[in-house]
Amino acid sequence: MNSSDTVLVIGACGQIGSELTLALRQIYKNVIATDLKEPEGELKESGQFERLDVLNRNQLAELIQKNNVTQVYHLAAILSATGEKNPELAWRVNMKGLRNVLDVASEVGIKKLFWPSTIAVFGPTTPMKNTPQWTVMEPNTIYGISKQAGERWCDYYWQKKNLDVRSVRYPGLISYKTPGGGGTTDYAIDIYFEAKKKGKYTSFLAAETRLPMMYMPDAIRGTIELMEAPIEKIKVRSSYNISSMSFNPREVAESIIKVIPGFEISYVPDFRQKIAESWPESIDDSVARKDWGWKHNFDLDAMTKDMLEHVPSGVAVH
Ligand code: NAD
Ligand code: AKB
Repeated sequence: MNSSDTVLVIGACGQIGSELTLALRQIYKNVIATDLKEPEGELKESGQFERLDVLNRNQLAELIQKNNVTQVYHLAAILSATGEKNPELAWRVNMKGLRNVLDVASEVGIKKLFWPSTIAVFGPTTPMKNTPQWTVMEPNTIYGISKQAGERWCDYYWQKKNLDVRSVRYPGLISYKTPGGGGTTDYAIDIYFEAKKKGKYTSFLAAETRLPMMYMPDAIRGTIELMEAPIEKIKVRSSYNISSMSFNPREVAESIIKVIPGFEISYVPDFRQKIAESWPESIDDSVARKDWGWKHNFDLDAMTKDMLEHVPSGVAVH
């Protein structure tokens, strides 16, 4: 780690970016947050913000050069549920945005790039349980297709241009600070807000739909650890499987009932059910554990306790 590095975060106002940027500001003096939308609260107060559309290659190159940026975290994307409603936008932002970042990063010679992939790169023909690092990948959402292609582009830039790109396939991420960004796993965020507000929740996924999930503090710590790991430890340049827990809506409700005994759940599955059914139930992350020491801290009950302590009572669900 070199704390004098200048770090650029693209998509800094989203669910991950608004926490990751603050964590990076604890380590690095210069962390520039960028997004299409304006930051709020601590994110706004704590450092430099620039409005950036990642589809604008010239603006991106200028920003990186003017500020002598040495590391980039490129988070801007259109997630699975929003992507199915607007496939053109999802393809443009996820693919062209990544290509712009890869091109500019390699031309300017930045030191390291982080770009997240997702469990959505897997599809209905992938082994659903304990999905291996290397396996069949036939995603059937535009989000998954764009992320799978993105993984290949990242590996290509490492192979051909020696660009130090690092990536993990995040599972569904759960946090209390920023709402979900239009994903299929967002029910597992909303349920905690509704539990505190109303004591009940209607899930848009069916009771037994099991998906890999992770609490945000594990995801943030793991991301920074991946980026701080010595280069020789990073052997996978597409994206690493990482995992911490898997659960279905019934099980998360049972976990909430241990803290809020009267909590009630009902189920009205919508179009997101099909997306969820195409994804793995659980992930084998042994390669990440072996290569760079990935490990998780939170299981379902530990996350539930922490979420319910922090989600304010009476706050509307996002
Ligand atoms: P999010 O939707 O909450 O945030 C994305 C941010 O990108 C938003 O603030 C949005 O304004 C910004 N953005 C969109 N288009 C842009 C553009 N053209 N230029 C600049 N900024 C733009 O998403 P998130 O949950 O924070 O996800 C961040 C990344 O992590 C994404 O690449 C996503 O695919 C990946 N990921 C997230 C999860 C999860 O559960 N949150 C899981 C797997 C992977
Ligand atoms: C989504 O549901 O789209 C995201 C993801 C798993 O990539 N949370």
